[in-house]
Amino acid sequence: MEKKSCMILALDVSDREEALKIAEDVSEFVDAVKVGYPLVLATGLGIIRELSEFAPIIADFKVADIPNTNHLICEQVFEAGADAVIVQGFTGRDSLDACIEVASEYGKDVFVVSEMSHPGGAEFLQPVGEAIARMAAQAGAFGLVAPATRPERVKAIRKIIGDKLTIISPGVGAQGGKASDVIAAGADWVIVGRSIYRADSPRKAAREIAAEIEAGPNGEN
Ligand code: FNU
Repeated sequence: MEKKSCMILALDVSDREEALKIAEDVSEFVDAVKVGYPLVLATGLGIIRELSEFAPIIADFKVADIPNTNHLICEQVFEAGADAVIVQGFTGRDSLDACIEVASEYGKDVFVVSEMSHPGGAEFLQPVGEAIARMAAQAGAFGLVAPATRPERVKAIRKIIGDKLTIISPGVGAQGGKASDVIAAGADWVIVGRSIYRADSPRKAAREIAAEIEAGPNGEN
């Protein structure tokens, strides 16, 4: 995944035509498109290959099962044309290893959720987030998912993993995070959904967030 705009679109719409149109309209301003259950359950797994015409695709299935089932899920995800998959880390090293093994067979990437961005993410996951980050680094994951709603946590996690892993960070806009703050805290990419796909002009919204990232937290870059 090439880093240009430092932004990933979370395409959580449920209509195929709308999804394709938004992806095409904003492709200039995003480095990847993240698809998850809302879009895939509504339109089918084939949407991944259709969208891959516009950008690399990250499949956000938060894979969280025993190693064998994780293996089977990841095979389907990469056969469908995804460039990366998001998996949970709390299931443990063996489950994560299964995902990374399949990803490396396909030459694709795994992102591990270390801590979730919503308020409930601080309840159970946050206390183990740093241990998950360390495990992901040891296992050879490509990156982590860390919360844009808590830039101080992104900073702490970046300190633990150094430059070994990338960080993608959801929670910008609708959940309250500010893109440039999270990039300054150490994230490589922010993930933005509703602030783009619910805007009157998704293209304009994406352009504005990309410009804000480029300008930096104090508009000084
Ligand atoms: P938006 N997402 C998230 N927090 O928000 N994958 C996490 O901790 C996480 C995620 C996803 O709020 C969420 O499912 F691990 O509309 C959604 O697709 O900007 C996107 O990131 C955020 O969407």
